[in-house]
Amino acid sequence: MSDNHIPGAENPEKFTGLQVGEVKKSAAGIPAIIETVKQVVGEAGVARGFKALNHMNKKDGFDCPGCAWPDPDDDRSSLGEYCENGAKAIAEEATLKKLTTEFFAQHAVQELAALTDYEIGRKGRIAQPMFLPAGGTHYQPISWDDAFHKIGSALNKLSSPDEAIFYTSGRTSNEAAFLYQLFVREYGTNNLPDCSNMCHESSGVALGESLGIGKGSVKLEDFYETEVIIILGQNPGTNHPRMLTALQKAKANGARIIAVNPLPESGLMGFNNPQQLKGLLGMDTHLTDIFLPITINGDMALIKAIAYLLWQYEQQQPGKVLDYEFIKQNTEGFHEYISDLQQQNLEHLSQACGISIAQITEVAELLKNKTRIIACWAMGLTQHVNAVDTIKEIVNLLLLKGSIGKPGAGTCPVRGHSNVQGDRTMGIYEKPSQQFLNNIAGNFNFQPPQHHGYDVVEAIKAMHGGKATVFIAMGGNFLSATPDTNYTATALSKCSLTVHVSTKLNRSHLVHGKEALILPCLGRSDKDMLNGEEQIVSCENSMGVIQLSKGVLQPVSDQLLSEPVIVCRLAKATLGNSSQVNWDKYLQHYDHIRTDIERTIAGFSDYNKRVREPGGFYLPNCNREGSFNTVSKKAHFNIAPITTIKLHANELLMMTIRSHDQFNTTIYGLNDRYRGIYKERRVILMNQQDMNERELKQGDVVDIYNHHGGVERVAHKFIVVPYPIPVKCTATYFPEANVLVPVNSVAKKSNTPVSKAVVVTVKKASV
Ligand SMILES: Nc1nc2c(c(=O)[nH]1)N[C@H]1C(S)=C(S)[C@@H](COP(=O)(O)OP(=O)(O)OC[C@H]3O[C@@H](n4cnc5c(=O)[nH]c(N)nc54)[C@H](O)[C@@H]3O)O[C@H]1N2
Ligand SMILES: Nc1nc2c(c(=O)[nH]1)N[C@H]1C(S)=C(S)[C@@H](COP(=O)(O)OP(=O)(O)OC[C@H]3O[C@@H](n4cnc5c(=O)[nH]c(N)nc54)[C@H](O)[C@@H]3O)O[C@H]1N2
Ligand SMILES: [Mo]
Repeated sequence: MSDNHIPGAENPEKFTGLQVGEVKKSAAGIPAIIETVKQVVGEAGVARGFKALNHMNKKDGFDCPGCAWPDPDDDRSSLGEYCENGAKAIAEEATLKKLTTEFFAQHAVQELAALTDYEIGRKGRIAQPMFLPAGGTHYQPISWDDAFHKIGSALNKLSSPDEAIFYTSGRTSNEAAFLYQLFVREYGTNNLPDCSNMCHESSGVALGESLGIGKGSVKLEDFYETEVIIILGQNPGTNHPRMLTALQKAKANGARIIAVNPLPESGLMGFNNPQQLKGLLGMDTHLTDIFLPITINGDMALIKAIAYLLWQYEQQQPGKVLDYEFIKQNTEGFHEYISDLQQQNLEHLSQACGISIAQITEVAELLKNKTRIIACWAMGLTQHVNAVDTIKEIVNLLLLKGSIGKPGAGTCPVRGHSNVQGDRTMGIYEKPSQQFLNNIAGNFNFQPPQHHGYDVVEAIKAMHGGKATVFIAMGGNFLSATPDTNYTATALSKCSLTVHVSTKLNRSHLVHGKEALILPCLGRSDKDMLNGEEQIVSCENSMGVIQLSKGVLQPVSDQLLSEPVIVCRLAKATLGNSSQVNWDKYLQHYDHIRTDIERTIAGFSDYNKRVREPGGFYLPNCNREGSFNTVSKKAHFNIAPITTIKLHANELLMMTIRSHDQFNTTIYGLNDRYRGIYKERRVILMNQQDMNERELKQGDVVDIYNHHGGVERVAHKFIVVPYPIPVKCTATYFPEANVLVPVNSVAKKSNTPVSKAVVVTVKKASV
């Protein structure tokens, strides 16, 4: 695993001019509006930019390609249902800049790989299919027919379909995702890793095992009826800004908010709603009532401590604290759970999470007589070794309070990509259920492969070990999003062919297999015409609502194809006449795709009609309806020990997080406004005490090391910034720090890379 440094795999080690300001105490407000307009008009021009903004998240418009936070079912703001970061996502996509064949002729692949991700992204939309021949230095134009032919013959040459990998990022529409998995399964493999493997997989596993459905249970309205919202490991001000509007409304209705985060994230603290006069005038809504600055990975201990106190209160006020009726009717494992809980030591739990007993008591007191609680979480919980058990611990707490399956209460794993949840519903999954495979077999007259495929981590290892040699990606930026950058770069460069269906250029196009293809596709905001008729697609948001999405902008090039069309033509070129699927039918109208989804997947009856109803429709959700689809039909209390990560004297625990100016590996800008960090991404946030111990001061440059599994990983040249973060905890930005995330450090059961708890040491760099 000692992989050499692969040229171009990492961002160049150059600085861009760090400026440090104050950490903001609230999010949004006027600066957010200024940013919005600046970004969109700058990239797309006035008319095109405002056209895009006006149609985003409207009931007849397109789904924001940013996050998966739901749109209100009822009234949508006339000012627009979008946020600063959604606008940046649209600016990125609606840009008029494009990469012509001349651009690729002028710039060698190695030259482009020497740019930063930010610089690469600025170049514009990919405008035509491009091919990099074996040994070639420059991408060359290729016709669509030739591109499909090349892929088809590469796939047909493999000795087993399991030697190919078909990745999906989470922007792919339901229609494209359904066709993609159908093609991949007819071709003969379940190798369908997706970004979810690195994202909310831990939530899916935990909720599936405990509650019988791998999705959250709340609707947006529940936020308006709840008494308490607990937000753990999530930074909504940056990553789900429209959630702040829901939190604001919840507060107005009397809800209390508890935030659990190593960082005092601005969006958790306060909110200036830019869509209200008060917000425009700079008047904050104070959001968080209790902020718990937890040490990284301390969440399980914290929740156990809260539950421990609730149990004690129950002894003092029998029948007043826990919901025994709910527990009796709906759960199993309660007594075992309680006897385990009684053996916990509060002092010990408090130390393990870094939160004082006084503060834990404050939380328990607050929860004591509440019955409607919502728990929200994101990557701060899912990307840990014990992520699945931690999420189950949250479920335990909700079960004690009967806070699932009634208004104002429930689980809310806040999803990332705008259709990551929908892609899974459509069958983008390396471990499909037998029921799903049977439905495919029943409807399409071929036998899909029964054995499971590779997830993301397994796919990287398979390519590294030469077991898989063709890599195809429906969107995303596999190289930069995955762990252990140099290991993954080696894996990709061992492939005979790497193919990316993409809107924008990224690093995965530049660190490639022997041959490589870039297939340019329409984005969410682009108008999708087929046989003279405008097509719609659909997405599922974080709360299980299926909604249509219709692009409105003229595509920047007439050589772009939609993702569904690309899949159909790829399938035809690969499977030829032997295919049992009528791909030509789907190429006539997307309604035919939805008809087949309806026949195959539960919850989509009358799909074509209901998707066109304003606001779309909810998929069934057993928890929401008060039932639990586990084998026993009961919700499970889970018992798991707390595990503390032992650090040696000089070691620190590092989380890799998003700045305010990025969408995953797409870098919109170099500022992290709310955290007061400007013009630089190569920073490491450290507690002043840890800096003192290492004789470091603000502005010093360090190299960061990880030695997991006896392999040395180094991220060179990061600037030290003192920050209000617990002792022994540090933070860096993803993807610059991914070189340090060990491919073999994964969450139990979900196999998600542990991106939030990387054991590191820092050493002053020679500059
Ligand atoms: N603008 C924008 N929007 C996005 C994205 C984006 O990159 N940019 N990405 C999208 C995607 S795919 C996703 S998955 C989501 C991600 O949304 P988030 O999960 O909010 O993203 P991260 O930046 O990874 O933030 C993790 C948060 O968890 C905290 N944290 C880290 N470790 C721990 C821990 O051990 N315990 C606790 N309690 N907290 C911890 C961090 O301080 C940080 O606030 O956002 C989606 N939306
Ligand atoms: N260290 C660390 N690593 C992480 C994380 C972390 O917190 N820390 N987070 C993880 C998470 S939560 C996620 S979800 C993954 C994200 O992993 P990915 O989803 O693979 O990465 P993105 O950066 O979202 O992908 C961006 C690329 O998608 C393409 N694209 C954009 N829109 C479209 C479209 O409409 N169609 C197509 N075909 N392509 C499009 C563009 O070419 C763009 O360059 O990263 C994971 N990696
Ligand atoms: Mo994600």
